Amino acid sequence: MSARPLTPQALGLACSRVPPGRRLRLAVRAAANSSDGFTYMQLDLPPPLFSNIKKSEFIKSSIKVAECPPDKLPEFALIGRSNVGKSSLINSLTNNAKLAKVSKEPGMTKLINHYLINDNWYLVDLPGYGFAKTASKASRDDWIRFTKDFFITRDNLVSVLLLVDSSLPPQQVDRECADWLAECEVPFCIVFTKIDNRKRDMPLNAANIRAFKQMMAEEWEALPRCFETSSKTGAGKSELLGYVASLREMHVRSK
Ligand SMILES: Nc1nc2c(ncn2[C@@H]2O[C@H](COP(=O)(O)OP(=O)(O)OP(=O)(O)O)[C@@H](O)[C@H]2O)c(=O)[nH]1
Ligand SMILES: [Mg+2]
Repeated sequence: MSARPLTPQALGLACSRVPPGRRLRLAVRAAANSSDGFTYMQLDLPPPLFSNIKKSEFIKSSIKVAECPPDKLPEFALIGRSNVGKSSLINSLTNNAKLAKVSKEPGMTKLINHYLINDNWYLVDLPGYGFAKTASKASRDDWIRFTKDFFITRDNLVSVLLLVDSSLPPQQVDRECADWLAECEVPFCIVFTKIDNRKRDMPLNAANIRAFKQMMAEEWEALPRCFETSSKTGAGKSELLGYVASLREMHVRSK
């Protein structure tokens, strides 16, 4: 079977999930081969205007989408397996170690948490998926319903940051999540976490990242933007913040 063709919509890139009437005029260049041998979708994004985070504050935790803050400001949602480092990344990006609760125990984040950044955009911490081997199908279905509701309802969702743990070999559940986002046309990029964290008797993080990209490339003609980060060392932080700032700028211009 040949790889699935990749329209911006198919890969859920930043331009895709805009309601009719507010469609972004965003040029998508042909997919480009990069030095690592993979093909990535190229977006013509405006340069980032203001990527620094000067102010960050917790706004609220919501049990369901209807309780979330009004969807007026652009928002970016972090998803990924429990323990992948979502809350840690939020703290690292904001230079605010106490903002989101971090724990060695998976399942720490149970609600939809909104953090207001620089008074004009949101980072959103969502509960992690599929950590426990014993996780029942029912709880998985619940997670899908819960998050899907969020993705479909929030008009101001600019992009999802799908976090993938680089210290582990590719996990089927992450692949399913990436495929699901792409199929549902939810804009997303992939953020590999914990690049500082080499696990004993495991392949190198770079090999895990390559294997994950390879797995995606077997399904899709081109990959979304990928970032390699560490919340411990700050690696990849400015690159990711720059990308988020460009997407925000694009979002504002589309209004
Ligand atoms: N070495 C290393 N450890 C990290 C990094 N990011 C997170 N961790 C550790 O991974 C564990 C889980 O981090 P969290 O940020 O709580 O993960 P989470 O994805 O928010 O987890 P849930 O809320 O359970 O879904 C903690 O022990 C963190 O200290 C990283 O970049 N490097
Ligand atoms: Mg968390």
